[in-house]
Order: sequence, then C-alpha cells, then structure tokens
Amino acid sequence: MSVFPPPAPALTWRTIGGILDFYVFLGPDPGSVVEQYVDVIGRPAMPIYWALGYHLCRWGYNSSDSTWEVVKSLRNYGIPHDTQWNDIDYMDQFKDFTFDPTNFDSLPDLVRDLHAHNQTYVIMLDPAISSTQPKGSYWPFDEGLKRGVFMKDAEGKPLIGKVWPGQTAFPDFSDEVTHEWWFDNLRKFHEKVPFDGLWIDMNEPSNFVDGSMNGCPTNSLENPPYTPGVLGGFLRSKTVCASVQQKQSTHYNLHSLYGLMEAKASASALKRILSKRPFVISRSSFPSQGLYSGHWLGDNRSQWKDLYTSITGILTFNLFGIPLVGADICGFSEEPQEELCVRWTQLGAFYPFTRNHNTVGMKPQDPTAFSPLAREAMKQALLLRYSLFPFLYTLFHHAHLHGHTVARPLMFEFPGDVKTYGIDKQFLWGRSLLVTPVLEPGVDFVGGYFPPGLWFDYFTVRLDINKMKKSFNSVDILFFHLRGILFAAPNLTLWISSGQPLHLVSALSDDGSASGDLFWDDGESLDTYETNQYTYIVFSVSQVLTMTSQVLHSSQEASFLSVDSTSFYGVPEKPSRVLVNTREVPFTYRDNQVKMRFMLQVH
Ligand code: MIG
Repeated sequence: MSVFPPPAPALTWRTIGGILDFYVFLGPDPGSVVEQYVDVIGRPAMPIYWALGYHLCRWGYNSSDSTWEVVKSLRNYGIPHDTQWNDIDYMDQFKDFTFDPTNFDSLPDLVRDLHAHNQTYVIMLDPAISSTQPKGSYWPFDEGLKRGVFMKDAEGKPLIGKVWPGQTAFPDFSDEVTHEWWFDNLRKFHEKVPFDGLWIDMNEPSNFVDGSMNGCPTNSLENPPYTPGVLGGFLRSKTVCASVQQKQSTHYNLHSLYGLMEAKASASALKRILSKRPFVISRSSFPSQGLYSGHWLGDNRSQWKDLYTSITGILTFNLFGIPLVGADICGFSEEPQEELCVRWTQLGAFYPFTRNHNTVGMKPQDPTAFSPLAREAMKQALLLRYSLFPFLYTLFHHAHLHGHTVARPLMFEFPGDVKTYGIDKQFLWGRSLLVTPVLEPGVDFVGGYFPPGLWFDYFTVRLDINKMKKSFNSVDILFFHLRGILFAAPNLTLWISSGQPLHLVSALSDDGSASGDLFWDDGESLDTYETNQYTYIVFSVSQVLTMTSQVLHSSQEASFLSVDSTSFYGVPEKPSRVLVNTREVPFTYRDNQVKMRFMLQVH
C-alpha cells in the first residue's frame, strides 16, 4: 500500500486489496493523538540508563587496539563516554557471532576494560548468515540448517542471497524456533565477548543482489498489479524474493516487519542473557518497534542540511512511539568540518539517543580528533546533557507509562498557537526545555520563537521573553531555555546513584507557579515500575512562593538520591527571608534568582 499526502489536507491510499483496519485517534490535541496511537501499538520500553549516555562508533576502526586507543583518548580528556561500539570490522570475514582473531584479538580485553570503567560495549549484527563455510566450521549456519530457521525458496531450500560475508541465508524471525536459535548464538558469543547491547543493521532485509542468487520465480507476488514507488521499481530490488514462504506468511506480507521481528528476538535474547533491560538499536522499524528497540536515522552526510533535517527525523520517531532515536552525529558519509562537528555535537547532545558515527575510510570525527577549542566545546555540550540526565530519564518514564514524546515539537505544548505549527528548527524536551540549535556555518547569532509564557536562559537566568536572538561565537553552546522544574546533576558521571547530589531548578511562570517531577530506580532492572521498585516525587511551587514536594512512591530498591541545593528563577524582588520546613535558611539573590541550600534525601 502507498499513502500519498497531496497538497490539499487529504490523503490518498493506494492498495490492491487485503484487510484494512482503520483507527481514528481523536485527540483532541496532538499529544493526545500520539498517546492514543501508542496505546494501540504498545508503549516504548524503559531504556537502560546508559542508553542515554554518549555513544561513540565508527565503521573502519581497523582493530580492537585502535578502538581502545580512542576509548583511552576520551578518558584522557575527561569526555563523557558511556558506550563504545564496533561496526562489522570486528567480525571474522564479516560473519556474525565471530571476531577477527588477528586484528581484534584484544577485543575481550577491551570489553573487560570498558566494564572496569563503568562503560558498556555494543556490537553490530547483520541478519544474514554466511552459507559457504566448510561444514562443521560455522555453528550459526550448520545449526540454523538443522533447525530450519532460514527462509526457503520455491524448492524448499534456503534462499541464498549476498551480503557482507558473501553468500548468505536469511533467518525467518517470524518463527519462534529462529528466536531460540538467535538466542543460542548470542549466548555462545557473549561467553567470548561480553557485549552489553546490539546494533541490528541491514534488516530491511538488505541484500546485495535482487531477490536471490537465482533471481525469483515469476508469480503474482513478485509482479503484483501495482508496485509502490520502491527502490529499483521491483519488490525484490536489493532484498529477498517477495514470494518466499516464511513461517507466518509470505515475505510479501511480512517484508516490512523483518526488522521488528529481529528486534523482538534480539531484545528477548539480551534479557535472558543479561537479566537487564535490553539495549537494541535497529535500522529497519515498524509500528511497535519501541517495545523492543530504539532507532538511528540511517546513513546521513556530513553536511549542514543533514544537521538541520535531523530535527524532523527525531521528532517524527517520537510521534511513532520510538523515542530512543538519534541521527549519526557529525554525519556518516563524507568528512565534517570542525565547525559542523561542534554544532552537531551540540544539537546531538539533545537527541534522545546520542551517537557519533562515521563511515569507513573517512578521517576520525570523535571529539578528540579536533582542536582543543572544538574538543572542549563538544565536551561541554555532552556534560550539559549528562547534567540533565535525571530530567531526561523521567521523560522516558512518561514515554513508557503514557506514550508521551521525549523530544517534542513546540506545537504539542502550544496547540493553540499557530505560529508553532511550522517550527522545525527548535524543539522541546518534555514541556520544560526549549532547544534552539545553531544550524548554519559562520553565524554570530541564532534566532528562534518563544511560545507564550516565561522562558529563562538556562545559563544566564535572563528572562528572554522578548529577545529572540542571541549572539554567538564559534563554539558557544546552543540557545537553551527553561520553564517549570527540573533536576540537574553537576557532575561527569551519567549515573547519579553514586550519591552525587542533585540541584533543583524551578523556573516560575508569570503567575509565580511551577511544577516538575522525578522518576528514579536502579537504572537497569526489568519492569521496575511494574514491580514497584522505583521512587517518584512531584514538586510544585505555588503562587505565594512556597515549594512543596510529595514523595508519591518510594522503594528500598530505588537507589539513594539526594538534593542539596535549589534555585528559583523569576523572583522579581529579593525576599526578606527563606524558610525550609519552617526554619530560616541563608540564601543568595541575584538577577531574579534565589539560590539556597536545601537538603532532601530519599533512601
Ligand atoms: O552496507 O556496517 O547504515 O551505519 O556503518 C553498509 C556498515 C552497512 C549501513 C549502516 C551503517 C554501517 C554500515 N552499514
């Protein structure tokens, strides 16, 4: 089926038949429409905490040692870095569930070293399995044959295509037997290389030849009366034959679900192996994907226009119930100029999923590959993200619980303000943070739109209600505004359960009120909300400048949490005194801001 949006406010649906179920989501506002949609397809999984850290990746680390060098270099400069990735390079001749014994011989040690530094490691897996290894030498194919997990051609033999390792068979993830085989492969490989998460690529499924090595049969599924505008003009172009029989139906019917089903198998296998929330990032996606994985936006270029269009990509996947989404920071193909890479890292620090990734053969583009000034700017952007982790984590909780967006178009919060409808250069985190990035080279100011209400510059605490422009130098961080209440952790470590105290920031609205909340748990256990192993606190400031907090839920298991200072933005006059639980406390007052120590501990 193809869906065309003509210029008129209408949609044209083209289909040659089948059963069509229509759901109409009535809203009334855009956020409610997404909630209702996500209620039908399934709400996104709560990510493991380090999913929200900084991820570094590239295609073309030639060895585990060179990967390790970059890891050490980031450590050396104190650049936040939770997760290191490897692309297909780590594999022995691009075969899944193997690693190159020569160039990647130190891989298990690298992974142990990452773990010793509270860092994590993610590997790429392609679905296609090499089918040409000598019998008895490659368990994944031999065992897959034995269990009948591969898609079959018209003669009932495994369909053979071609991907990175050469000739390959394609697992049929619509079959539970395949999920069990996938798990067994992952379990065995995990004993050699204790990876923490999976990056599943090429799962459209992608094939270097059309259909199979022997083409495809001639039938009505291969040549339907109507072919949508797909790559190559044929359903089999760069994928497998449409008429292939899978366990649950024909590939014609299941094609678009391939990545979803692979993600489901991968997430479930990781859960069994690690007993933690699974981390999976998938290239192909389908409605319900958020239950099993996040998504990256695929191969972009190191160009300013790709920096700009990444914003709509991120917002769109938030509407799809896949909030854990990011674009390749600094661009995948081509080489970014330093200025572009700085700006991209600054915007990327506000992608829900933050990963720098680069194609093979290009110059390194990790933060340490640039001048000290650029490196420092990137580090500061990432530190800012890390400091906002408690707030971001709480937004993911609301995505998991209610189907809310994490990165959010302005119109979602201001559906009555038509000026917000076309905005694609700014976005919100939740309802409270307004992000206005630099998207062009050589600018010395950036402009944006401020929806109604008071918006405070996060850094200067200036009320920027009527100022829509800010002056910049070449590495200044993006324009960044706050309303409502949030927590920040002024520290390098993403994970704050180590006891580092939080700072509570309340930006008061024009009637002097504000509200915010915090969800907290151990960051990695499965179903903490569902099994009551979490803490949830709401904060509000009333018009008479009284802040109250209510611990709506707390649990032994949710880690130690402490708040030691708080700021109120938007207090027009210096108060004569400040009371905490009826006791007078010292405070400072400057530029509309009251700041004081404030102890809150939840155990
Ligand atoms: O044929 O694994 O989109 O992120 O680096 C290319 C190599 C296969 C495509 C992915 C890209 C990845 C690359 N892959």
